[in-house]
Amino acid sequence: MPEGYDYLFKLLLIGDSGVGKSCLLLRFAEDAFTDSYLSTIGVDFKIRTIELDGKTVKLQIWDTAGQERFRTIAAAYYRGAHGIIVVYDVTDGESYEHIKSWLTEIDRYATEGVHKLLVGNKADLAERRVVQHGAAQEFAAQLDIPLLETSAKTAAGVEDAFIAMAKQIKESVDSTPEPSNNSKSGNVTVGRSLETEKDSEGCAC
Ligand SMILES: Nc1nc2c(ncn2[C@@H]2O[C@H](COP(=O)(O)OP(=O)(O)OP(=O)(O)O)[C@@H](O)[C@H]2O)c(=O)[nH]1
Ligand SMILES: [Mg+2]
Repeated sequence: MPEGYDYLFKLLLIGDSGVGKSCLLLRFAEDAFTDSYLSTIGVDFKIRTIELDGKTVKLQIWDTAGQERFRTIAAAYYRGAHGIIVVYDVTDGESYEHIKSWLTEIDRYATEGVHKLLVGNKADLAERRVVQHGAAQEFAAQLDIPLLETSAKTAAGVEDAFIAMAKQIKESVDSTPEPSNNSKSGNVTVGRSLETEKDSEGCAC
């Protein structure tokens, strides 16, 4: 039985290779950054527990590999996610253009109604920026998906992005009437799309 938290949310990071997904997770979970690029193989995850409205929220964050050859592995992780963060690099126009195809992957593999967030990373590289914030905001508004810019390097916006995602999920869980099955166990609420209530140790999925 999971203990020590009120909610357990499973988040997923997707997006092109090199946009900074692993660095965003490293910054959020361990407040660290590395300039060296170690492309993710398959999937990886980290945990961080936060407080929201006086409740303890445990975030289990899955970091997928952007490389094409790992797509099928990553796709298997979409289904149990409560929230999916699509990351692009503001200095890489292609990674921005690919958002649409990442959203198609979500439609194909994720649970219906999964919460989404767009994140434009590497905002610190002002002189190399090719995706303007205003244009991206307009695009996001058309899609009705929130968008935030971040820098895993300076930490700007990183906390805000993950917390915005967690808030979105919590509000939706709180406003949905509880089903009669045991999606609540003890005083721990697990979002409804998780099939089982596995804790980090049990999640060798
Ligand atoms: N300047 C700057 N560099 C960043 C930032 N985030 C990541 N990087 C760099 O970008 C490179 C790729 O970062 P990763 O986090 O490994 O990228 P990824 O999206 O996980 O890539 P895959 O695992 O291949 O899908 C690394 O060299 C990082 O140091 C950022 O916010 N600013
Ligand atoms: Mg990575």
